[in-house]
Amino acid sequence: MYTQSFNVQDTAGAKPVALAPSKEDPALQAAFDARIDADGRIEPQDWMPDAYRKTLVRQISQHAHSEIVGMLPEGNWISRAPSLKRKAILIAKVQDEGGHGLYLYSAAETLGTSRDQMLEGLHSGRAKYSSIFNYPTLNWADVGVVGWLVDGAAIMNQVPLCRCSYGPYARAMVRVCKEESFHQRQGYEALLVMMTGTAEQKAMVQDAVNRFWWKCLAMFGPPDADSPHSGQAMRWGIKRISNDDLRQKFIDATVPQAKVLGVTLPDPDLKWNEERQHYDYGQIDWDEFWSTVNGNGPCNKERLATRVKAYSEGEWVRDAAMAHARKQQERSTMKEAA
Ligand code: BYC
Repeated sequence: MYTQSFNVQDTAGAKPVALAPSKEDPALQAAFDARIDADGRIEPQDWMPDAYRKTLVRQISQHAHSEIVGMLPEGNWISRAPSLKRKAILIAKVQDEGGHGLYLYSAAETLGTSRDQMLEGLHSGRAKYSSIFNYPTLNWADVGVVGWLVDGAAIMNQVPLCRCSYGPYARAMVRVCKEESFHQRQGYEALLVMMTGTAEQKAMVQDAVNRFWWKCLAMFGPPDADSPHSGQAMRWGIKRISNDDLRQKFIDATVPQAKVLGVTLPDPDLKWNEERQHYDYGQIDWDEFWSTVNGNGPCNKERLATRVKAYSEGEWVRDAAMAHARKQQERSTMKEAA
């Protein structure tokens, strides 16, 4: 459904559909602006400014990279899940994340950038992916906390993207959000079970929350005042809610869940502000965030090396799929000619 990669010439010889040239044209620009102002959708064959296309390729490809790198910290725990039920759930979740990567790469391809180009950006370390996946998952409680908090933060950020002005991205996000919602619940449920267990199990959950809480708050991106892309992305209807507002919504939604679970969120400044009708919270360590985003987090090198290895070891699978596609195409051409 999201395989609108018809804009991109690939080696199987699929017919590319010409992209509308995006060179400056006041009439086309005015029509584009009017559609954005009317909250309409932009589709792949529509004229769009170069900067809009570039912003989308950057955001959607980084999002896709986050999904496939995000498979790694949890994938580590498939062989060590504590029961068959937990193993089956975790396999399904990790597989979903791979699927999200595929929808998102397909959505980005409609903008005229090939998947190979995007993957080259990831493998060379030029392209970003979410900071959160550069931290280790040390024990089983971490897997539950990733579901509860990381997927919880992801949903908060991604639901508004279902109304993004670019059609293929918005449509991909609808299914992604439904699946993320299952991911969040399975994580929370796994933690609820651990919190009925031994003192040691409860301590594991608290320790995992302590390690992930601040990193999850940073997932929403830098404060609005330091976010270079937000203003224009909001103007274009790509982003609908700012980084800080989404972070606040996430905190407000999570505090009562933490109470039900019986864990403490590791922030002495976290308290309800009657006047603002929101929780106040403490300082996020942005130096640590930028250091991680720029390649120096605890797992950046390991994550990238694992992706590059999987890509090179998967070359024969891609070659076989292309050979099969070519054969199918030759057969149908012969049939048509007969
Ligand atoms: N990590 O001007 P800003 C998932 C970068 S997957 C790393 O605010 P923007 C899941 C930003 O890219 C979760 N980099 O940018 C998967 C920019 O750098 P460049 C991923 C970050 O784009 C598996 C610079 O900082 N979700 O949930 O307007 C298992 C300035 O920032 C981060 C998405 O990708 C970060 N946390 O806003 C479980 C959602 N934050 O590009 C779960 C789609 C910022 O200039 N993306 N940067 O070099 C977005 O909504 C936006 O791109 C962001 C950033 C809110 C992330």
